[in-house]
Amino acid sequence: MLKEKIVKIKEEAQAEVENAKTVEDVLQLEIQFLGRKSEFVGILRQLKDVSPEEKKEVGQLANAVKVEIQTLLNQKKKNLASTFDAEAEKIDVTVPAVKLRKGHLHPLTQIQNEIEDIFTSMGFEIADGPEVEDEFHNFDALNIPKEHPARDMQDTFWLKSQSVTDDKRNDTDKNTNERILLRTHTSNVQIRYMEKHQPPFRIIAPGRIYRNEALDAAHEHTFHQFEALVVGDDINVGNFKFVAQEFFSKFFKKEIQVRIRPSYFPFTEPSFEFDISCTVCGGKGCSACKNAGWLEIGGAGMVNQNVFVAAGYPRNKYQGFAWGFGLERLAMMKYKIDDIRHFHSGDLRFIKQF
Ligand code: FA5
Repeated sequence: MLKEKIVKIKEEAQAEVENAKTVEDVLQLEIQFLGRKSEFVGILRQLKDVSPEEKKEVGQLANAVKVEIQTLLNQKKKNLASTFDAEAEKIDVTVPAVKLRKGHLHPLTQIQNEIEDIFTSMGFEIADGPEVEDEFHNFDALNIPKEHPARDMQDTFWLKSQSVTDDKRNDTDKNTNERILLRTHTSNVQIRYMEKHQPPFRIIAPGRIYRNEALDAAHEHTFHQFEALVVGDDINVGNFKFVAQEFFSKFFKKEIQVRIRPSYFPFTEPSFEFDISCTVCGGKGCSACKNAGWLEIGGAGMVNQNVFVAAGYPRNKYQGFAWGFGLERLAMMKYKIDDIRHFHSGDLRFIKQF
């Protein structure tokens, strides 16, 4: 008899819902008692085969039971969702946490950021230039003509493709060179910046550069330089020495002296190499400075008037100083790193120390 079956289903449902422990249990019971494949729905399908009187009676009972079971299920769901089992939810705060593995900036990026912070605090602007450069901005405008032996001082990676710089070539009517290259120093930014700005200004230009060199512990083919350029009406060597001393003292967090020695760069006149007092012994002489008391840093000088003219300034109107040195070499001094090739080795044991 269908009626008895329906009543039996109701009683079973009541008992099982009563025993349900979790919301998941209740959802499972809902499928079991009222789902499409449940016995209850099967009984409803059989209604079509019974007499009209019985159909009416059983139909009404079935509807009432369905509503009753659904109400029971809903009520139980609500009760379970609102009960908080303190025991199950207990957190042991003494269990060591899973350590999150966090990345960090590459040591060279850290050094670059540090340098930029020091210079911006001294009123400098940060300038940028292309790594794929034309011959004009990398050489000619810096007073290094085509057949000049000074070009051999920087072994160059020449590029075959012309297309990359075609747009840039229209930047300036001075640029009629066809050949393009990977810039060999950040001094190209001197020209790029002066073409678009008028003095007075002070800029730094950190960036990646390329040289077709034999590699060893002190030489990379891809490395970073860091240019400084200060131009105005009466900039002099004293200004350079002061800025350099300020910068290196802040960078090494101790009093640093700067000394200059005569040198030669086509784009500066006079040119000099500059050294800083040894960051380890302070000038007394130790193994880090090979007892010299000084560490070699890089090249600098007063901007050659030919460079100003190439960038579009009148001759002899302005004066300026420029310097350029290697970022890796500076990082090596600061952190006592013995081989420049560590930086781009991809060796995480090295990187993780910073
Ligand atoms: C130049 O590149 C000049 N443009 C610097 C300059 C700028 C002088 C403005 C005057 C005015 P030089 O070739 O000496 O100069 O390189 C400068 C610095 O780059 C060096 O002192 C050194 O620190 C670094 N350097 C040069 N070659 C390498 C290399 N292969 N690997 C790593 N660092 C290098």
